Amino acid sequence: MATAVVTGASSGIGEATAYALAEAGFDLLLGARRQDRLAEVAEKARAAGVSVEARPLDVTSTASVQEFAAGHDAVEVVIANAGGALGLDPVEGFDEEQWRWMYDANVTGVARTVRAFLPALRASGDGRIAVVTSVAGHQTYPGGGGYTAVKHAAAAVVDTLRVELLGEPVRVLEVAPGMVETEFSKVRFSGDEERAAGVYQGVTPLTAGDVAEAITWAVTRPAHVVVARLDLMPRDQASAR
Ligand code: NJP
Repeated sequence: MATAVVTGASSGIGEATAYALAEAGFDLLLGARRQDRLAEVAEKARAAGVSVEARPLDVTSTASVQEFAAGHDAVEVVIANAGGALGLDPVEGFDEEQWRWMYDANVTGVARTVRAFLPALRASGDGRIAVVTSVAGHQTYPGGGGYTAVKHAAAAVVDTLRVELLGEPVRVLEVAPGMVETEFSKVRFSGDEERAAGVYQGVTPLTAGDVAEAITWAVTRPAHVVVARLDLMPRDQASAR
């Protein structure tokens, strides 16, 4: 049975992707910081009849990522999804701590995940790594300086990886969603319910399931096909925001 790894699997896109990959027949290794939530996701995913392991993971820690990956010698699919945004301040008023965390989680976190799993992806003979970036990795908007910068950087890491791995048995995918209804905004505005609630403003966001379905489709294409980048937007969202 093929194995898929999902980082940030305790909620949102990662959680939905875990269920979709389980339904597609993958055994799973799931990681996130919130162990109670992760255990619930693992239990639900097992209903598809696959083997599911849940391990603690903090992608901002090299040691944590290495421990997470330990013992997995052949892995077919890695979904590097863990990440998020903090704040929505103009560049002039940026919060250094928030910007540091966003870079560490969304950019270095992806690189740590890639580094930890590349040997196992190669060993599988047809590895696939999908990195969840954002439409904000290709556009920007007022107040988006910190988040768009790190997602642009994450997209650059994906592009670099693709050329570095040319000719190797690992396919590299980028998944760039627009607005998705998850805990993303709650985390971003930590506790400011009003700001979090106003975030969609006339847009019907995608569901996490919409994104999960697309990711699962992309990583299950035949071996000669690379879905290089998936841009997935709500129909009424004109641009990143
Ligand atoms: O949000 P949420 P999404 N180490 O908050 C985990 C991108 N995106 O599903 O550690 C390990 O429900 C966290 O787990 P926990 C976004 O940038 C979103 O929307 O337990 N895991 C949780 O499982 C992100 O890259 C939208 O707190 C860490 C998960 O990440 C991805 O989609 C639009 C972690 C976050 O789940 C998933 O976000 C877009 C760490 N240090 C891109 N930090 C959108 N929702 O609108 C966080 O374009 N996690």
